[in-house]
Amino acid sequence: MGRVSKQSELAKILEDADRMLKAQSAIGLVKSKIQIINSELSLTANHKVIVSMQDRIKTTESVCQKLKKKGLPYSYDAVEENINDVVGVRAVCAFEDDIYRVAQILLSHPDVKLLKKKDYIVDPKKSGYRSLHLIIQVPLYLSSGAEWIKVELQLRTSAMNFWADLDHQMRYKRGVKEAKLIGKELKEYADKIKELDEHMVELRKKIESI
Ligand code: 0O2
Repeated sequence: MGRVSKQSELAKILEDADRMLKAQSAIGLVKSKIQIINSELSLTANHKVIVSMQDRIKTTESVCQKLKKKGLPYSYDAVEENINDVVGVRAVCAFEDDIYRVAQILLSHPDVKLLKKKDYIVDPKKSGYRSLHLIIQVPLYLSSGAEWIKVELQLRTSAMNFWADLDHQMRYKRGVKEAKLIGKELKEYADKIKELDEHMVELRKKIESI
């Protein structure tokens, strides 16, 4: 069986209406948890902790690209076992320390299971990419019982988001010419953004202490 027919078979499973409904429900659940955390934290922090949220369900094409990159077959099992970000939520925070407050509260919820944590803030990617990634599972209570759905939550500051967004548009997954040179420049800007994020936390603390 060729790649195209395997991809279309996988599309049938991944794009099935029932599966999509579950994915959308899991997104709604995670976003509503973060919204509540935001409301509570923003009251005490005296600033808006979550600036914005986005979500997406990965397209079959993008899932297949990732499977190919990882050298895996175009099968449902391979997706289930190896692709953690089919369902994704991104929460953009005002300050770097807000990220960890939001994560800590979310992970204290008894119905949130942490499967994997990747802290690209403490340990940025070679590209300069920074964000906190949490692979979690949340339960959907269906007539047939509880079903745990995997969600990748990316937490980042506005500054990290600015960089990642432009990097995504200009370089990431694009195979640009002069990739090394462009990558080096982007890494320099990522370092500047890291400094800015740190200065902003210091400035906020200074204001809080006055
Ligand atoms: P898209 O288009 O954003 O969905 P694994 O090693 O299997 O546990 P995974 O998912 O292969 O994990 O890798 P990783 O690096 O932990 O997380 C991948 C996601 O982080 C990417 O998803 C991007 O959203 C983001 N990301 C990672 N590195 C970069 C980078 O250098 N630049 C930008 N802009 N984003 C990055 P996808 O599916 O690759 O892409």
